[in-house]
Amino acid sequence: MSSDSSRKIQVPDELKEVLLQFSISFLVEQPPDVIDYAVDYFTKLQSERPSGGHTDISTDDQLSVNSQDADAEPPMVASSRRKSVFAEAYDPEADDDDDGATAVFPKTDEQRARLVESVKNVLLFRSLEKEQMNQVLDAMFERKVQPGDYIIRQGDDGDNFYVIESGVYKVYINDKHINTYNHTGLFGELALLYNMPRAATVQAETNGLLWAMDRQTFRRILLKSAFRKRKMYEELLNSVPMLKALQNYERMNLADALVSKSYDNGERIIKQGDAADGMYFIEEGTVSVRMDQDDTEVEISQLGKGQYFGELALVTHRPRAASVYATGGVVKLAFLDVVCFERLMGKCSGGIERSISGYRYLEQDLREYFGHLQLN
Ligand code: 1OR
Ligand code: 1OR
Repeated sequence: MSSDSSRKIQVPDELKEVLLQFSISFLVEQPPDVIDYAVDYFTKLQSERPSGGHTDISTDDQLSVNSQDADAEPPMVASSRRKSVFAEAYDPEADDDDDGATAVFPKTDEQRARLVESVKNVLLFRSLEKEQMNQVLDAMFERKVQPGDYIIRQGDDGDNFYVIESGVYKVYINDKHINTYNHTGLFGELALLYNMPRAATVQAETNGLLWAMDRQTFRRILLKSAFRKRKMYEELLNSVPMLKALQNYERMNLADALVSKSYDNGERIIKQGDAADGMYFIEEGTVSVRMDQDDTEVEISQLGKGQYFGELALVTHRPRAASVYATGGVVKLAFLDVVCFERLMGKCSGGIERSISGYRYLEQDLREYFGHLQLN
């Protein structure tokens, strides 16, 4: 009837926004069941809603809804004693594996220069004080290897930890090739860090040069700081859906690379238009993402614990797309610099691309769609 068709019901903006964000999440994630997904999505949204009643949704937000059923992690190693290094109950603080002596291997200037160059990118050494770093350099000794040499055999007790100066090294678990080092990196840290048998076999493919450090020195200087740091970031990194593509072992390397940063309420963390130096994972608190629009800043998203931001500019190599502020108290973040991002995040590019297409296309298309939405 003509009188009915002229009566238009306006859809409230808040409803449009909620449906828009839910739809973005649904389309990005593509879960098998829309109802199950909606229940999870809105339950999580409700539980995370700040007391002021602001709706806290973002493209990334939905990605964490299904984090429990994301791909199961492949077992860390074949040994049943070490299902997951992160889950290990071992406590180095209670372990007294220290005989008091630190080895010193004298080096020529040329040797020391090569060693300094080799350890430059060793993430495990990042949190060392200058004095500790000098002890590390003193304690390392050179080892030449030839093609076919076994440096480490799976199941053995751990003796040394190695930093690679040159050479190609293949890693095997139960005779299956699982990793290759090409002239850079380190290995042999796991058995020393967790007081466990060697998780894998490492064999030289070419001639090579290694810098080794004995177990005692490793444990005295590096153990507690490295162990604490990995433990500290364990929960955070396990809760970030984008990092599900990484194996436990790779997530631990990521933990080594992170640097903690705190911001006070209202402080700006990222400024729209700036060049990017890294990305952030949220350990505690919430942040507000805001975009410049007609001389004012408009909030486009709020992000909370376990979510991340600042990845976009690193991937697109463009300036920051938005500004990000600390909200609702002190915010604790874990910062990953651009160099480590490029080294460690290759495998996560699927997750990053999904969030980028989420930002770019879904938002645009759906805004148009929901913008026109009216019930007749
Ligand atoms: P380690 O002391 O146990 C073997 O001795 C070394 O191989 C180990 O320390 C690591 O430094 C190195 N999983 C376990 N150990 C690995 C891995 C690895 N890659 C290198 N090592 N994975 C490969 C991840 C790309 C996980 C396989 C499931
Ligand atoms: P960045 O390095 O560009 C700002 O620095 C960060 O804000 C950005 O990375 C993202 O991590 C984060 N559009 C662009 N950036 C966003 C958005 C977003 N949300 C969070 N960030 N949109 C919101 C999508 C729900 C699109 C708005 C049109």
